[in-house]
Amino acid sequence: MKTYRKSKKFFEKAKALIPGGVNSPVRAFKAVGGNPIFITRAKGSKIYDVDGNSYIDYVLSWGPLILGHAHPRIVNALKKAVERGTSYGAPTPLEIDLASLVLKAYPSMDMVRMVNSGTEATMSAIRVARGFTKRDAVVKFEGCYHGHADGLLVKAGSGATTFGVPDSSGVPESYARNTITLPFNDIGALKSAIEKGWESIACIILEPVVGNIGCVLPRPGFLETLIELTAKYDIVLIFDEVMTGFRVAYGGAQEYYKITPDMTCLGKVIGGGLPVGAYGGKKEIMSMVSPVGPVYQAGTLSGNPLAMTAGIETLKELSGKGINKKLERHSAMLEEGLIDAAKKTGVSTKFYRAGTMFCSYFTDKEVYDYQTAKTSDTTKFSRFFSGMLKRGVNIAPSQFEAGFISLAHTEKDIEKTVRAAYESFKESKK
Ligand code: HOZ
Repeated sequence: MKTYRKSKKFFEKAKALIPGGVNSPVRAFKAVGGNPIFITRAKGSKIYDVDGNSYIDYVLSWGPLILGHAHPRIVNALKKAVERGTSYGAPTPLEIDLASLVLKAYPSMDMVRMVNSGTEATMSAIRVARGFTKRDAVVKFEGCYHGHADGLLVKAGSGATTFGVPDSSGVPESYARNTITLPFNDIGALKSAIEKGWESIACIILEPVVGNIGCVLPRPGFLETLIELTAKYDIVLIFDEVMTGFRVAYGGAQEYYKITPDMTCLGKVIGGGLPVGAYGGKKEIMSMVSPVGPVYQAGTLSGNPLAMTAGIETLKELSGKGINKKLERHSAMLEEGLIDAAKKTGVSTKFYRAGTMFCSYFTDKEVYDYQTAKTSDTTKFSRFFSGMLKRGVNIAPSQFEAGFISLAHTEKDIEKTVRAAYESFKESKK
């Protein structure tokens, strides 16, 4: 029987010092002891909390740790890098190495700029798209979450949906006015919005697989229509691959679905667990960025040597022979096990997976957009989440988040996870 006594104590202290006791809302939950678990260390597929409990981890820091926690290659490289200094505020050869690896994997990009987070990547890409097109409006899709920049917190997924604030307070109406939201996968709505308003639309931004309301896949024809319309009306198409990058495939959703966007945003995996984001695209667009062009974007710690080192080593390891096959085999095994466990317990679920991202919804309806994702029974999900945690499996505490698998997850881990899921699915009905 797990206890969470120390986590509870830390939470009480944290709440007095930090809003909600957490430094990002998605970390807050009320299951088990009524508080989030406080973590002390992690290794491979496992994380360990302050009370001495261990968990097989499918959150993986919300995606980045595709090699697993504290991978020896990353740890050793970081130890050496730290000795050479942690930040110079000046260019380094490491930035060239990571940029080369990224551009090789994403041929849609001719140039890339490193930043510190996915939020920075998307807000910068949009600024560049606006500068390039000299237009102001941005089209986004309901439930897509592109970080917490003002104009993007409109009908946003992730914590914004979980905590019931998809349109955040504090965003001036004048900012939100420039954001047009459409239902994901709705080709008709897309066509009519673009045909009506193209003259003011700078860019369309989307998560090609929506990981911030679980795992919503693009329907056949949706991405192709985006390409067609954006080309026709000179609108910049931005793929936010912060989550899907190196996860749906090494070359992201754009490689998997064979779509060439004008700009791409990356984050998570390319930092190997350190804070990194990146945005890039065609040379003519990226030439808008200062100091070459007139669009200003900057960052003291951008491209810092530690983050670059972790990113380089992660991508090198990930591109090794047989790695993708192993990830796919284990992801498929988990998929099969979770679908089977739900079926055996008679719980209606819909399961979706794109590479190493996945989600089980507690619904019998197909999930293809925000509204259909919301048909999931979140009470059942919460019981399921608590059941999994109690049994030593850590999944995201919200229905509206994706699960992630890493190279460190073994078949034994997956078998244990599926057994825990079987029991937790049963409990979810009560
Ligand atoms: N995109 C992540 C959640 N869906 C970000 C994690 C966070 O908000 O802390």
